[in-house]
Amino acid sequence: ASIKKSPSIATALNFGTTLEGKTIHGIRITKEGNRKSPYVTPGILFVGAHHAREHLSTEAPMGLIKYLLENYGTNARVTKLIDNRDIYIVPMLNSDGAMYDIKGRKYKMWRKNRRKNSGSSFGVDLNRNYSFGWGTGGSSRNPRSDVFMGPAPFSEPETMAVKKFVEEHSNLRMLLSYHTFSELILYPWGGKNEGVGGKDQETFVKMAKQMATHNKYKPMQASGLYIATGDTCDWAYGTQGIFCFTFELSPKSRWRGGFYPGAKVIDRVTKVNIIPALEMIEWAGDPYAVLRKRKGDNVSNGLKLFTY
Ligand code: 0X9
Ligand code: ZN
Repeated sequence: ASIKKSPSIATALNFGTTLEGKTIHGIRITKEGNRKSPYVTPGILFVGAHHAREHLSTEAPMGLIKYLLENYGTNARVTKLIDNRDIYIVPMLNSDGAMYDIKGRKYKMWRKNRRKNSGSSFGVDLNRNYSFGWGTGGSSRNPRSDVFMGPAPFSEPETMAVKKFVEEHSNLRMLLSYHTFSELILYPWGGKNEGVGGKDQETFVKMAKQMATHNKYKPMQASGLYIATGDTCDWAYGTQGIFCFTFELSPKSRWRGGFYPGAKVIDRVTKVNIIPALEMIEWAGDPYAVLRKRKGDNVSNGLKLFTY
């Protein structure tokens, strides 16, 4: 199938510039009438490839873009969402690292960006570089480390781009940061073992469980995987109140390919994560609404669910 030219619902988004000077590309998908500022239409941000070698974390948001654009005007649920939500998708935040990882047609197991550090090493771990709880556990001050936090919070243009964008778009209520691998749905806190507590905790847990019914991933608090500070979601939720999830996409283990399972898995990984993404887009309208709804009872009730 081919994507119809959809200038009326899709616009190119310049999300920022990487350290090496590449444009960080994004796409904004919403009905034309929603495209004015101040931003009032409930919004959501999807980001892939904080980590260079996690190439599937770019494929999943690319597949989501394709799905949304192909189904606008024919699928009732998708049409309604695009008409009533402000959707931003940035498939490859760390293009410097991702391109380095495949340079010379050889995978290099690269994780970080390509910052030239003091000493002779390269790279800051972008998922340790956010400000919330920065440098208080599960990250390293050693520039050679794969989890190097950077010299200061938001020292990197890529994380700064996320910060700036999120702060300028007060309509954002949800965020999904795609990573690989392990098949997990993670929610805050990631920097400490305590839960976020209260109504927000219930909301995170209910959303995670519901999404898990579609992709069969394991829902859990991020710190349950391991404690790590300076990640995207602790910052997005901790400073902006955004309901932020980290998906660890397929495969489940290193024995099934780890970071490099091969192109054959792209279709399936994309497909099982479409409905979770649509749910998140819906929830951006009112995240707490999920608490008032019973299982299987959502905005799309009465509408025929699509087939991918
Ligand atoms: O360590 C990370 O940044 C993420 N895992 S990955 O293998 N893709 O690198 C997990 C981040 C989850 N957040 C916390 N545990 N804080
Ligand atoms: Zn990652």
